[in-house]
Amino acid sequence: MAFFQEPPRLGNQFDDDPMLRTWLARFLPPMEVGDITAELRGLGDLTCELYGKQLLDRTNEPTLTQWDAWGNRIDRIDVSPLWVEAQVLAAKHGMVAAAYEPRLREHARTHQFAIVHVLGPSLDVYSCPLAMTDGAARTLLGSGNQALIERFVPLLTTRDPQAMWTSGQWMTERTGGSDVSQSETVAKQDASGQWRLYGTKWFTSATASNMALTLARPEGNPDGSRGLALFLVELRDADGRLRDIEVNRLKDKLGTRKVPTAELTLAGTPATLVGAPGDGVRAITPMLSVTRTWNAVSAVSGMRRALALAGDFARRRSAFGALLVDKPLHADTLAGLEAEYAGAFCLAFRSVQLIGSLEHDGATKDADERLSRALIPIAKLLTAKQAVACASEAIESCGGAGYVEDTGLPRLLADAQVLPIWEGTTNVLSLDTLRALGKGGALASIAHEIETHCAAATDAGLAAPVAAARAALAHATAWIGEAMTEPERLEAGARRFAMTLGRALELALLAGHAQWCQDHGHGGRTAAAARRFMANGVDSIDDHTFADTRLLA
Ligand code: MFK
Repeated sequence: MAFFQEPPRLGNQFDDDPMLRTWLARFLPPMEVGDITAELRGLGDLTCELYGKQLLDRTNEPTLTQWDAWGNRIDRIDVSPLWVEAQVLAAKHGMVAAAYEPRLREHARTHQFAIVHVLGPSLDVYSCPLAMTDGAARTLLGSGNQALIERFVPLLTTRDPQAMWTSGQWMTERTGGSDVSQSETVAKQDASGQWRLYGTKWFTSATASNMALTLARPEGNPDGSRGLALFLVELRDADGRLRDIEVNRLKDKLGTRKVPTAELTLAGTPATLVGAPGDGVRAITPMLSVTRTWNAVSAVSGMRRALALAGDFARRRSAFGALLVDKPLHADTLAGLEAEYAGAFCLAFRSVQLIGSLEHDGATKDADERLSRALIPIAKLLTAKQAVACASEAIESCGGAGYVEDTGLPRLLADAQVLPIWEGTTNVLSLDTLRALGKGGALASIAHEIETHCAAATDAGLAAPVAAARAALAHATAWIGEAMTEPERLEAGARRFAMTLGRALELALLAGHAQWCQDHGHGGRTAAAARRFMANGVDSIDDHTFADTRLLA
């Protein structure tokens, strides 16, 4: 009888994830662990069901209908069937709402992102509008604009699928997604005092959303980012028609193909000023912190999904006389990826913890603020790169099947590739890390964070990882001390510096968590991850002459 390979199957994505389970057991209030475990296990079952639907929905993509039969411009966007279901599931399971519910106080963010981690990879990047919805709620809450808070935050943070709104974030224009200071969109007040926006937004990913936060330059304001202001746009009128917005086309993207990313013309779009008529970049920074944290969690949940499928494939696929999982080299490759996942998980969920404590005015607010300002860009940039590398290796581990679209596996890599690009590229975030560290005490707070977790890891089996984390931190600290006075060297080395700090953080967090796991009867798996992570390499700091760079670039 001819041979047919069994495809990989997805198990319960809560039960199969010891990192998530032990992290929650360690950090959630003991009274809550039982209920949250039951909730997440239920979501884990749902992921198995949704995986089948994802495969069936694979070729459905959003469509744009610009004109109706009678010649009216309608610019209607229809999304895939799974996206329609995702909207309901996201609301019902509180993928945004859970962060704003008072019951768990500073742990609400951990609860929310645990839900996102388990369910997110099953919703075909519906995490994109959710991240911006969460960011918009947080930005409005920080704006002090009571009228907007009362009107919109309840809509953004409800669990009622019929009532829930999603929000976009429109920053990128043809002039750039990184240097937003050059934005060309102009805001003018009409005779009635209504602000209206004129310009083109070049990458608007949540075009099916109800509202958006966007930047525009009030007429007469100076050039540069200080002249931009933050506006809120309600996309549609009571009849569902776009309000002076034209959808020029949908983007033809490498991945995230379910996301209806569009180019828009704002042709006098009515908008509400959120805060002052300037300093919009500063006003939108709460959005950046939230969406970058979503990016980090989406990176680790994408890694989890890739490893779940690659691991299951290795347990079903035989070659050269044995299951792949029993082949030393194949197992070695997967183990290296599991270690990267474990480190990335710790850094992403540590960022989550920090935004949770900041939102609940803890006694350590100032220290948490300093730490999170520096840690979030590092977490975003490092986990995004880890996610791409992991997805690439995971599909390779499935051989040719990993390269064939209708196995669903290539999508893992195509979707991961957006993570280092949107919400700030690796280089932009490396420079942001330098800017964050330029504020008093931020490097010391990172050093304190690393040292705290290293000091907690007292087991002899963790001595080498702890030493490696400390050595990488010492090297990074010495390097920045020297490079500070040489702007060209500082900028050229910013990525290697940020990566090194990030990997030192991941390793220290991993070692600290490994100690907790050993002390609380969860075995030595996390310690093995720490040792393997160390072996994958921590410190990439090196200086190259600009002359060599010029010859090569
Ligand atoms: C599924 C769909 C897929 C679609 C494909 C995606 C393709 C890509 C689409 C995109 O383009 S996504 C958009 C990506 N772009 C970004 O995320 C923005 C990247 N750029 C930055 O992050 C820049 O660093 C930034 C725009 C913030 C710099 O702006 P400026 O104009 O140089 O402002 P400046 O002076 O640095 O910062 C203004 C204030 O904000 C400062 O405060 P102070 O005046 O008090 O010092 C900064 O410290 C503060 N600030 C900046 N970044 C901050 C921050 N505060 C907190 N957190 C931050 N991250």
